[in-house]
Amino acid sequence: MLCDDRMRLLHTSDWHLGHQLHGVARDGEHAAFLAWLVEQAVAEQVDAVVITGDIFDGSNPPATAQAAYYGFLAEIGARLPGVEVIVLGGNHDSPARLEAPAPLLERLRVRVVGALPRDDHAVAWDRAVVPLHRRVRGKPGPVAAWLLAVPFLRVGDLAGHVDGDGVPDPAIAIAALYAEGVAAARARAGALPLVITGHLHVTGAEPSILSERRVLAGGAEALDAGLFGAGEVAYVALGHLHKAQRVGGHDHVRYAGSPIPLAMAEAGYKHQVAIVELPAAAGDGAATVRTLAVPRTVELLRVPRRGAAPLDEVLAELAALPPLDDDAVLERRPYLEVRLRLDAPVPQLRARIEQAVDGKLPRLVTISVERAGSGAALGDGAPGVSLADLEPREVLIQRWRREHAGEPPAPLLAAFDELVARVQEGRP
Ligand SMILES: [Mn+2]
Repeated sequence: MLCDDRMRLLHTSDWHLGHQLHGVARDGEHAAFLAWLVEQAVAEQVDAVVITGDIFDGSNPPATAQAAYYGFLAEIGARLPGVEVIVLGGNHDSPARLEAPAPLLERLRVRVVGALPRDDHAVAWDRAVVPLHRRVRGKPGPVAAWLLAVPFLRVGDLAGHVDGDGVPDPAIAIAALYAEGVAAARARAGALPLVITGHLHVTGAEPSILSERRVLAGGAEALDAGLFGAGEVAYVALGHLHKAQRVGGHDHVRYAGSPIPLAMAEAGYKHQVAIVELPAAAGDGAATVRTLAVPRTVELLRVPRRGAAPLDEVLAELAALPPLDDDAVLERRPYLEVRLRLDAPVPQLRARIEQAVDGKLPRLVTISVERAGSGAALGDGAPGVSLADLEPREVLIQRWRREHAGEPPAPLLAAFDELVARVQEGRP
């Protein structure tokens, strides 16, 4: 089996280890996913695993999340000797924290690129362009491809690229950085196939509004896939969007998506990882991609499924839910979102819902309320959205629109993004 010479990558992304769904820890789901992932990597005899950012849900991940991550790296190295793992920083990750164990992880053939590498102020592209090796009889073999490792780009990476008003323009800056990086990678790769990576939002891809932080500073939110020289590279491995998808109709430009749903709104996503077979040489066209569906260990139930409804209808549907039986394991019980549309305040709303789901198999994790009429709260900007589901930037924008005509100015948004990034990364 697998006697051909094509290099095989496993592309996965947006694990968000340490995530909580409305206060409920996801450790069991992540453990099941990582165990499954090791089995797939072994069954597919992959040469390398590429993780395109948002390894952790927060910049200061809990010990359980770190244990899951290091446990996975140790396990895959033991089960698949000679495998390489490439880890990229996402906007949720702390670059410094991700890179702290890099010297140790290098010994396990794990390459971590948390932030764009720099020497003084210049980008050190030689350290962002990394060789990928074939595994030969359980040992690292010859270099068979090259990978341009681009993590999430932060405000500091974009300095020096300004528009006519002297305002940093993220779209121009990111395009310029990728042009430099792709050129450096192409020069290094020569006749070997090239893999480009990124953690950002590319046009032609479909975002989910609830659980992905706006990715670019300064107002730009999406870039064109032409950025990566898509017609000339073997594969573009992308992270950030939680819904797995191809970009711009290209099978080889792809978001792997998150392995578990990170919001109730992601209940319908087909969570997956990609198995990517690279061509033997740069001129041999694009990679061949297959996807493997990630088994879901905990179901998500939204009641009603069709969308928010009045209380009486919702209570009737809740009464029809399956009962809790003695064999039910807490960690496996489905998550339940109750979706209400209310015209007026209902006394003891929460108590009535809780009573309706008492003794039912699903566990209530959130009640979302759509209100008709004016006087909507900030969180009601989108149907069924509560304040806790919104990213800080979205709250700023909605608050601004309430009191000012038009959109917040780009410099204000850029300053706000920088402030939020500092808080999230624990920087002064
Ligand atoms: Mn992200």
